[in-house]
Amino acid sequence: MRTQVGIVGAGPAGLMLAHLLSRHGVESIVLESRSRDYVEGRIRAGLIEHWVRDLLIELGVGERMRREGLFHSGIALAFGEALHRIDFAGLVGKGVTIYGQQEVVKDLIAGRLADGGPILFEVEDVSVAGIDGPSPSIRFRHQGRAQELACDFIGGCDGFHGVTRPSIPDGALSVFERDYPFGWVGILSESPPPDDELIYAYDNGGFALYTMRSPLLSRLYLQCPADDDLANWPDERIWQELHRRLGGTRRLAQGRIVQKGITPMRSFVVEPMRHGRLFLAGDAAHIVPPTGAKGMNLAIADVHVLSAAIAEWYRSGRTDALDDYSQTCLRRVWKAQRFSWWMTQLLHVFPDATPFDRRRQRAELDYVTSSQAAATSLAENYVGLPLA
Ligand code: RFL
Ligand code: PHB
Repeated sequence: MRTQVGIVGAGPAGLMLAHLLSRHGVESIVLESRSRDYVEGRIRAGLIEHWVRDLLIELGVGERMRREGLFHSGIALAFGEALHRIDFAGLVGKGVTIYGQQEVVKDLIAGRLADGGPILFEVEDVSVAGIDGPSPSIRFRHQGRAQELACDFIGGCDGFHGVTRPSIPDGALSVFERDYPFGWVGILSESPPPDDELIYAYDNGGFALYTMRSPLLSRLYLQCPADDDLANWPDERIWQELHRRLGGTRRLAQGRIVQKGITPMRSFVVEPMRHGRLFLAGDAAHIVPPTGAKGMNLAIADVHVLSAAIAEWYRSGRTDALDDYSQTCLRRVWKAQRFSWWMTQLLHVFPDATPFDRRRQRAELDYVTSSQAAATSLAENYVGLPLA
């Protein structure tokens, strides 16, 4: 088998890369280890930055998002028994869209298959070869047969636990990481959210986030200790904590819990995001804590840069954009890391926090919700920084 770009992973990064390349007239094949049902059902992110919304519409895969997505022009921070709204529209003239990542994935898969673009699901034993030279390839098994896909470039879009990053020789990558002493318990509940917009709540018992997937489906998260066990979180305890952390600022309706899970918190970056003809994008190259809602958006920003650089190579043979790929992406990645860390430290209760730390945190919450300059900085980052 042969194609121009071999893409490992059919998450937001891999699927979007295939669409963007196709717009430039570049062929690709997407290889995914899971089934189509699995990737379309995996519940993850829910928040789309302003420019990503525009891009999905421009690519012709934004129709359902336009109908079913919820456009929000602000968020609220809850602390001290009150809600404090950050008005994105008023501060930066933009907003965000709530639309589940798995819905984006469904739309990207449907659009790709309708265009006749190949996606091979349930591939096994994926490995990459020849990435140091001009003719890399991807080896895998599909429907019991060993295959090799020859290509000019490989998109490593296989997420944090994928195989492409570990295939880069030891010593070629620098790793920057930070763990947090907490995670999130997340549920999906068949009940209306407490407000039309997202509420980020800071409470003595810990952080909570009240988001949604539709006006009748709530997505709710609670700070929990790192490495906590879901067995410690029976439904009753989850609801009790969610009510308490909302602090009476809004009424919280309860519904049937249809999904429950624990998400660890991590900040992680590898540099560079490239080795030879292998280009890492999305979670394969970096992880952010979910407090800033940046993960999926960053994945899409990476492949936006990568697709343009590859297209330029086919058009003119020039390698400068490919050579700059890592540096161009990392400038945005580190700003997203900074913002995600900042939102995380602002809103979570650290187990080792001193009374000084807690007073400082309260002062920062007060500052960010009462100073136009501080609120504008939050808004500018939250809706998504402009593309390079
Ligand atoms: P993905 O989505 O993990 O996709 C990688 C794909 O590669 C496949 N794969 C392989 N395929 C072939 N061969 C192999 N050897 C393979 N190994 C793996 C996998 O099956 C998968 O299909 O990575 P990608 O595309 O980089 O996308 C990244 C995003 O998924 C991630 O950053 C976000 O979900 C993070 N995130 C959020 N991001 C946002 O932008 N906004 C949010 O509101 C937001 N909230 C969240 C989040 C992540 C969460 N969790 C569960 C980690 C909330 C949560 C709770
Ligand atoms: C979500 O809707 O799942 C979501 C929204 C905002 C975040 C994290 C997750 O910061």
